[in-house]
Amino acid sequence: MEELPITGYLGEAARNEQKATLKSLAPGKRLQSRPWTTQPTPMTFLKKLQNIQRAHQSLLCIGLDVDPDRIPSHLASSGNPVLEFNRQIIEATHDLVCAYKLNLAFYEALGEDGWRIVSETLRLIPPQIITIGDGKRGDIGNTSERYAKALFEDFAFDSATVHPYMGYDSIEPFLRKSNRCAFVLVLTSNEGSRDFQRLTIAGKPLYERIAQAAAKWNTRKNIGLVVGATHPDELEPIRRIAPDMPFLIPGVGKQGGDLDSAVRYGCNSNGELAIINAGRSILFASTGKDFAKAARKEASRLQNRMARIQQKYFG
Ligand code: OMP
Repeated sequence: MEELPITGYLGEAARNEQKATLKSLAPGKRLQSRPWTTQPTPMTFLKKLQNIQRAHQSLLCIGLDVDPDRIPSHLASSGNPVLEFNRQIIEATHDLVCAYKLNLAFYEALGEDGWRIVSETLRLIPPQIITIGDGKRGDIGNTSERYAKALFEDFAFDSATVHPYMGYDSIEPFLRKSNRCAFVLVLTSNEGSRDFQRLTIAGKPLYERIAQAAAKWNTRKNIGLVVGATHPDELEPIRRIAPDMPFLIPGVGKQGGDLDSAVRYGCNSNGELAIINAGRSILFASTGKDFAKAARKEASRLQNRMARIQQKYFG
């Protein structure tokens, strides 16, 4: 596995520890839990994203949206099937991805066990990989502050998804640290995105207004935009509004989004900063005992397809 270029963001001891962790991460090797830490690193979110995308040659984000009803039945005896499922998926795929996204709904729905599984899953993710807490948060300022604290400090996610409906003060608590990123929903992948997001507001579709506002708020360079791959024609104009911001692009795989446009316009002019998410198509590529192997195969297929598209448009 290629070693990350480790920049001078950590002290010597921590840097050596990180090197040792990287060495222990040969593909297929059983992962050790990483020490639980809420210590923010001074590396900016953008730098961390760039590093991992270059090191793994990957734009792929795997959505760890674990539906307990679809977990292979042989894991039932493992004590904690959801966590064991995540462990095996992460072990099988971590060298192929730039990010893992945990949609919190799947964990909240597990009751009191859910949050523990979130924190245990985060410990299994190699520290150089981007983590996204997908809760689509946003509320009045002091409530959003609590949301941001929970996701960024208690769980130490690198980033979170937020919705823009309540305006700047509902997002601002997520923007206070440049090593944490807020992904703002701009044009979502679902059918219902037509209900409001395409309404014309002062001559422009609402989703463009939101992208423009997010670009203006991006003074710490820690905002990203969420645009569904199911809107291939809109990706380019949105990329023009925000040429240097990371894009989180869900909707490939099960939702049938367009991978070519997702890479072509999801990336900046250097062919980077698109984070392309696939969940079910990878997690449940097989529901048998070979699920992790099948997930790796599907993740690798997607990563390779993206690399070919990157090569085509960005050389
Ligand atoms: P799959 O359809 O299984 O690949 O999963 C898609 C994931 O992306 C789910 O966690 C969704 O909640 C999330 N998502 C969308 O599908 N569409 C969007 O517009 C935005 C998101 C998101 O914010 O991640």
